[in-house]
Amino acid sequence: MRRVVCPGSFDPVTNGHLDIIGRASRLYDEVVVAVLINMEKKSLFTVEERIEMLQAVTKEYGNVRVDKFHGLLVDYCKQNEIAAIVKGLRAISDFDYELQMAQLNYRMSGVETLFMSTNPEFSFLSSSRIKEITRYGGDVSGLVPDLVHRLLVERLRG
Ligand code: COD
Repeated sequence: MRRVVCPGSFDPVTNGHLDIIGRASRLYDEVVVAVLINMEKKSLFTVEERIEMLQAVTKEYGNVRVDKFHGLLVDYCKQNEIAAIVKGLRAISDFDYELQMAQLNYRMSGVETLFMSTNPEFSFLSSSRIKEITRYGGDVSGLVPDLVHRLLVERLRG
């Protein structure tokens, strides 16, 4: 079985994330979307809430499973027989950071990282910008799934 992982914080999942997950699901037998448990980073949604959102918006793909992990991603890959990490590359600014991480991950474990070019429609998207725009009353519909849009407005504007 060709199993890959799409890792991230997904706080919350955006249409940019979803585009990469959907495209990976057409290339591989199984895609595991793995949410990082990071106690040091303040998040808007709990890990469980993020998992629920991801499960709801990836249901239609059929071969996508959502999980959580802590510690090193490569250890999670080894424990779950995952051969490769799939990442979206938005711009050159992502490249330096992602290349270093991919090389370190390969050096530590032999796990490959595969980069997909981001759909230009979503290349300017990040979870932090989405939260900022929503917090100040801007409209992010069309940039995140409808369910996420509703939950964002509820959480940030009461
Ligand atoms: N379009 C397409 N893809 C996108 C977009 C977009 N608009 N936005 C994000 N992405 C993709 C990118 O590939 C990104 O890497 C991924 O989605 C997740 O994005 P985020 O912002 O939700 O998640 P991050 O960047 O906070 O996640 C970082 C990881 C959890 C992947 C990383 O920190 C990690 O692997 N941590 C575990 C510890 C570890 O192993 N460290 C490595 C040491 S070398």
